Amino acid sequence: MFDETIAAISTAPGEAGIGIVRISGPKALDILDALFKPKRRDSIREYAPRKMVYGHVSDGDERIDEVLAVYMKGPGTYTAEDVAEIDCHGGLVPSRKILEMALKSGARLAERGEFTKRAFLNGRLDLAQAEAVMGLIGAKTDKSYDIALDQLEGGLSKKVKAVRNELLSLLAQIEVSIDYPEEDIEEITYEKILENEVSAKEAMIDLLKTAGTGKIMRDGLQTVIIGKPNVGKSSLMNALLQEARAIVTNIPGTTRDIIEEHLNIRGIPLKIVDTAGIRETEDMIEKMGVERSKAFFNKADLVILVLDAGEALREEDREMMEYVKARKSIVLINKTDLEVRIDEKEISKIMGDKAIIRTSVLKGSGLEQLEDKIVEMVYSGEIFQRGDALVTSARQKNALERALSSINEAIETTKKKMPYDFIEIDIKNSYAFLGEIIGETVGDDIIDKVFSDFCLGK
Ligand SMILES: Nc1nc2c(ncn2[C@@H]2O[C@H](COP(=O)(O)OP(=O)(O)OP(=O)(O)O)[C@@H](O)[C@H]2O)c(=O)[nH]1
Ligand SMILES: [Mg+2]
Repeated sequence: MFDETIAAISTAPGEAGIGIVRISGPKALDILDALFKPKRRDSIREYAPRKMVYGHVSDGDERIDEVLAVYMKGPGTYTAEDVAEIDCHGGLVPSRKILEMALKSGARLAERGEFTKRAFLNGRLDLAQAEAVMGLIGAKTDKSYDIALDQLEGGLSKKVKAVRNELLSLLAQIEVSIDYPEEDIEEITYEKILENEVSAKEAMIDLLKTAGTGKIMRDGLQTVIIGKPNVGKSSLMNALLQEARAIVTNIPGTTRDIIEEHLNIRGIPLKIVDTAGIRETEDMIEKMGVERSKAFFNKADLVILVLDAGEALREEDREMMEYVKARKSIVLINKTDLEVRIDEKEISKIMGDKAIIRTSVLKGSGLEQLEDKIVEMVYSGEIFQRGDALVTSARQKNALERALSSINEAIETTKKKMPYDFIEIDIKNSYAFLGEIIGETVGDDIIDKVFSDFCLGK
């Protein structure tokens, strides 16, 4: 348990109906009592915990706001500590004034994610569950939300713990064989060890496969629209968003910078990026735009290449197709309302089995097929794998990769029939790396890093 009492505004800044100031720690009740005067009785202490009480926050004689306040006694609270919450009027001023008073009365301003960090350090949540809290807050579609909720409820943790338990019981069996070789217990064999290791390895691989999906559900499928100038990239972006977000003109080189927007295609969150048309250019600003387009191209999960049906293929198009082909991609032949001059056969030949869709963004045709294709790629596992529990953060993925690499080493050592002690070291490492996912074997630096990504007041 912590000595310090922390406080923060837990609602988003801006104008709203209600703002909430949250206080957690040993002095939560004292601080609330100092700020808050109930309407009907003298003190919040005269009410049972968890009772929402109407009254005022006052600074001496000066009334600050009309509020509802509640005191919740730990450990059955979010942080597992004593918690007080004050619901004041929304807007920047009331909550800020109340927070300042709480700080004057002995609280310290909470760091990002510190409430959840305390929940973790007090054992109410494991680290994967704590990360899921941010997933819930940041969820952009219902599906992302469901995944975060499952993780918060321990879906991922359960899977990780199951593999850890397998490793632990294997370690126990090996240990017994080392410690009591002459006893009359069934001795473990290399074959048996190997069997267990391979089973754990497979479980880890299955989990690792979900990492791509987890990332996409959390951050959105990074989708980049590329193509020569004037082919209709910005028009496509606008059509998908159903709003005139990007400027569209018939002048090549209209889009100079990256335009990024979030989009929901049947539950799949997309982070879609419209780029500056890629071409050799002398214009400084446009050149910078083209460079940035290339950078986004490199990190995209999905590339949509737009071609102009009204023009014959040029060398730049062929070059772009070669790049795009190596990626998860869809080719759009746009402007099919015009007289078609492009050689579609050549495109099919270059692109092989990649999807090629004819569109006229101007007339609104082909967009449905584009959405169908994106959904299909996502769910067929072409872009990502479905699983019931998903690895959602880079941190989790990294720990899992190291656990896998250790178990692979254990498998090698076992195959070579090395002494049991050697095998044990690798299995123990794998066990420890898996523990990092749920926060059982992590250092303070990792914990600090996880919570520094949180919002204030959470
Ligand atoms: N005929 C026809 N014109 C289209 C279609 N889609 C877009 N256009 C037109 O093509 C021109 C260029 O469209 P943009 O969306 O600005 O093209 P862009 O690829 O973003 O161009 P840059 O930003 O310059 O790289 C505009 O005049 C659009 O109205 C289409 O399907 N058919
Ligand atoms: Mg544009």
